Amino acid sequence: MKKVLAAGSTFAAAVLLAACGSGQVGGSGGGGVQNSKQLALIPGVQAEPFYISMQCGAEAEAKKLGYTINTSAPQKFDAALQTEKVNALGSNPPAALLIAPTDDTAMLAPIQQVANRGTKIVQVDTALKDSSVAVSSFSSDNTEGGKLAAQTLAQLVGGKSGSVLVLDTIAGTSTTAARAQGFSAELKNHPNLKSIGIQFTQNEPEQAAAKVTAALASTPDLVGIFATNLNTGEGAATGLRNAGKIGQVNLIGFDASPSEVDGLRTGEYQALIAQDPAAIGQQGVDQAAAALEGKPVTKTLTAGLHSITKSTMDANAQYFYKQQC
Ligand code: T6T
Repeated sequence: MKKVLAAGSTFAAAVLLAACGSGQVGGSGGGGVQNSKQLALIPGVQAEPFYISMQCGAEAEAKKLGYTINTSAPQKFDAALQTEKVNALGSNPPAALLIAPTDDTAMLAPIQQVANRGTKIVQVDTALKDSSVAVSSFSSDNTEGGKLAAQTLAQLVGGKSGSVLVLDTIAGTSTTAARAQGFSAELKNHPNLKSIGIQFTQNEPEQAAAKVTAALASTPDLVGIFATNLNTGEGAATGLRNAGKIGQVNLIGFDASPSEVDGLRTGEYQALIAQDPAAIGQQGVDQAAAALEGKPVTKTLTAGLHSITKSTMDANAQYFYKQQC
C-alpha cells in the first residue's frame, strides 16, 4: 500500500479509496495496519469482573499464539465514551480488534471506520444489530440464559403464585435485552408467576436499587426478581436489604462477580447464571488469529452458561469471575 501511495497518481488514490470502501487494508484519515501481530481489546466498561476475566483469557491466548494485545476500556458502559476509545486507535490500527459494542446501533459507524483501515473485527459478548462488519461474533446464548433464569426461579418458588420484576440495563445492549426477552418468554410457561414488566436501570446499581424499592412498595406479592447483569444484581440486592426483604423475594442474578458470589453464599441471591468470559476472550483471540492467518473462521460462536445455587456453588467455583488475572 505504501508503494501505491508513493506513486501518487490519481489512479493510485482511486484504487486506495475503493479498497477502503470495501473494508480492505488501507484507509483515508489514517494509515492501514502496520503490525500484523498487534491486537486490541475494547470491552464494555473498565474495572468490571466480567470484562477483566475476558481480558485475562484474551491476554493469555494472545501470548500463547505470539500476538500482543492492548486493552483500553471506557470508564462507563456508554457508546460515546466507547467511541472515543475506538477512534483513539487512530492512524495505527491493530491487525484485529476484539470489541464488546455498548450499543447495538450507535457503535456501527466507529467500528466500520476501523474495519475500513484493514482491521479484522471480532465481537465479544455484546453485538451490533448488523454484525456483517465482524469476521466473528462470540457471546453466551443470552436468550437461553434468560430462559434458564426463569426455570430456576420457577423451581425455587415451587407452586406459590406471585409477581416477578425484570431489571434490564440500557436500551440497545444486545445481551441483557436477549436475557430479559428469554426470561419473559419462558415465564409464560409458568402461570403461577406473573411479570410486572421489564425496567431499565442505565446499568447503575443505584437505579436498580430504587426500582426494587418501588416494586416492593407497589407489589406486595413480589416473589422474584431477575437481574440481567452484575450491576442490576448488586443494586437489586441493596434494594432488598434496605427493605429487610432478603430471602423473602427470590433474586436470580446474571454473572458471577466476587460480590454476587458472596451474596449467593450469604443468601442475598438464590441463584446466579454464570457466563464464561475467559473462554469468550480466549476464543475471540483464536478467531482473530485465524482471520489474520487465512485460516477458517467461525462467524458465530456461543459460550456455555451455568445456573448456580448455594448448594452447587462450591462445585462451580471455576466459573466465578476474577478481579485480576
Ligand atoms: O453481563 C455482562 C455482559 O455480558 C453484559 O453484556 C454487560 O454486563 C456485564 O458486563 C456484567 O456487568
